[in-house]
Amino acid sequence: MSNTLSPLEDIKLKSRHLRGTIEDGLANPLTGAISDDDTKLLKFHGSYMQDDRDIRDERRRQKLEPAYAFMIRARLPGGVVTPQQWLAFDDIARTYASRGLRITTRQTFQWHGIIKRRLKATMQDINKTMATTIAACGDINRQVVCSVNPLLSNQHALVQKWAQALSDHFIPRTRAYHEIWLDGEKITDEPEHEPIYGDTYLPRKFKIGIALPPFNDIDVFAQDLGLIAIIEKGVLQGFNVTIGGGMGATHGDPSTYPRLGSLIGFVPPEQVIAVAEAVVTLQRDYGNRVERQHARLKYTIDSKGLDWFAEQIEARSGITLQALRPYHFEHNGDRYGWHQGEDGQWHLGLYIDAGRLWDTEESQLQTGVREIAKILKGEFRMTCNQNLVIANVHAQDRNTIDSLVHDYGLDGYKSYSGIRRFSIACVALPTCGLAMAESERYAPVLLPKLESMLDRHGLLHEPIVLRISGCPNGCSRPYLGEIALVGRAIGRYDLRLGADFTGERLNTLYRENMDEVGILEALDTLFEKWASERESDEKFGDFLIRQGTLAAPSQQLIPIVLDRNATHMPRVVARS
Ligand code: SRM
Ligand code: SF4
Repeated sequence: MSNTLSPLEDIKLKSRHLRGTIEDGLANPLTGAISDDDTKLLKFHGSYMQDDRDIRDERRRQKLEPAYAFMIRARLPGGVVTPQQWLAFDDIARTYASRGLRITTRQTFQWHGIIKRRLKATMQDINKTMATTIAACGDINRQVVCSVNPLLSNQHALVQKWAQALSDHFIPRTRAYHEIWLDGEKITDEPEHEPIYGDTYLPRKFKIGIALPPFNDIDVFAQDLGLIAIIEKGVLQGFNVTIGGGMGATHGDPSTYPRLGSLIGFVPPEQVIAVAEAVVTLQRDYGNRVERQHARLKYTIDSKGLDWFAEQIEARSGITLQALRPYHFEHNGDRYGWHQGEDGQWHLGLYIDAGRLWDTEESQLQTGVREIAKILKGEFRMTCNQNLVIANVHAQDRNTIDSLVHDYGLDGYKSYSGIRRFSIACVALPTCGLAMAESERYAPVLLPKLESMLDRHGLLHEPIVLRISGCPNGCSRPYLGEIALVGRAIGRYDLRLGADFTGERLNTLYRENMDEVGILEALDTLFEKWASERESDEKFGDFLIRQGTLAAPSQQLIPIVLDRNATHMPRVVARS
């Protein structure tokens, strides 16, 4: 095997801290694109160059360059957005983008379809809202996610603070972003210094998330660094730490795989940044910079060994990881409808189809949320299931919000099936350059068919975690779906089954490369069995494992339900 560094390492090294020739590329009027090298650097600024795949072939036939346009992703730690920001983001979508606002599986916004000559103005308008897009993508720590728990508003505030602190701590120091997008002055010719990342940043993307039990709405075990908040009597005690979660895989390459994070110990709040920095810098120093498909933290840990990695974290941070604390997750979905927080304020959870808020001839969802933003005195919180919480509402304002929710058709959560309420679909076609199959556009086609089958078996309102992805990269975290469709080609998917309802067990491959007819037939048979043979309240994924349809899961967490004072409590939880 060659030891030559991945070409991207050279691009990063020579980029002068993420500048490259992006400015020249933006100024070139002869093409809607920028250079290939600059597209790699642009990701660190929160933007991807894409082209409209629906018209790619037609443009090729007409000998035109692809219809290039840019996707921009915001960095909004914990997914919290003020009404003023919402209105500005909505304006940006209407002025510059082509597909409305898109809530992502990491609780932030994406705008699609921005053409090159409007990219800078869009970035500037985003920055005017006191938000940024820096490091929303690229080989760097990205959007830090945080549970959105409407019942525990005080506790949410406690952990949200740490999501913000971690996000701030890992922001790159380069002034390139200011210079390119905000016309910031070049302050000095002295070389810049990235104290955490160094000149070549990380070998690959890095993701941090904080879960607030009993909800695992962020899928904490899919994060490179996951933190499970332990709160006792209203006081944040600290976090159980998990490392090495990740979803991405490649069809037909068993050396790539989804992996659940491994629990390595507990840290009090004041030590969490030092421990996080140790994890990030270990990955910086030991991550694979030769093969990008093996560059995520999960592979670093599996090649070096979990115990070794945990020891290195302690050595680097000077902190001894403590024994894990007990915790319990109920599910990895969202809560819908109105809930009153501990402080008496109200929170309304709304289901949004694949996170897309876009006015069409049939619905005015984007305008609906805009109208709510105009009168909201609280804030919005986006969830990692692509949904929206209207948070911190006074009791007297509930009726007005309810009327708007009803008038604009945002009240689907009241009647939707169990499977729809727990479904996620990644973006895929037409914008995603890596999509092999439809996902966001396929969900509305598939869901009614599944619902009619479930209804026939008396299961319409049973919650089932459904994840659809247009390729094995796993942006909808499909390996944590009780049912998952992973795209292989147009109209064909791998059918994976058997994750649990809490995001603590990976699913397994059930049937490969299936068309819709095959998928529906297979599921119909299994739904029938589940309806007649399930133990009371047994979830679909658990049923398939117990009853032997699926082999034992490849990776499952050992439940941490131990006596807090016991001396034998494990620090590192080993799993097969
Ligand atoms: Fe993702 C790449 C969309 C969450 C794993 N992801 C992409 C790109 C940028 C395609 C590309 O590289 O050209 C997609 C852009 C599509 C488009 O047109 O907008 C894309 N990913 C998304 C979003 C928008 C999906 C969604 O429907 O919401 C999510 C944006 C998150 C955010 O706001 O930051 C999104 N991506 C995820 C997640 C879920 C998560 O983080 O919780 C994962 C799995 C977790 C993980 O990282 O392991 C994920 N995306 C990937 C991968 C595979 C990484 C790997 O380790 O192999 C790629 C491909 C890559 O990096 O090479 C990818
Ligand atoms: Fe694109 Fe694949 Fe991610 Fe879906 S899972 S958005 S198809 S990269």
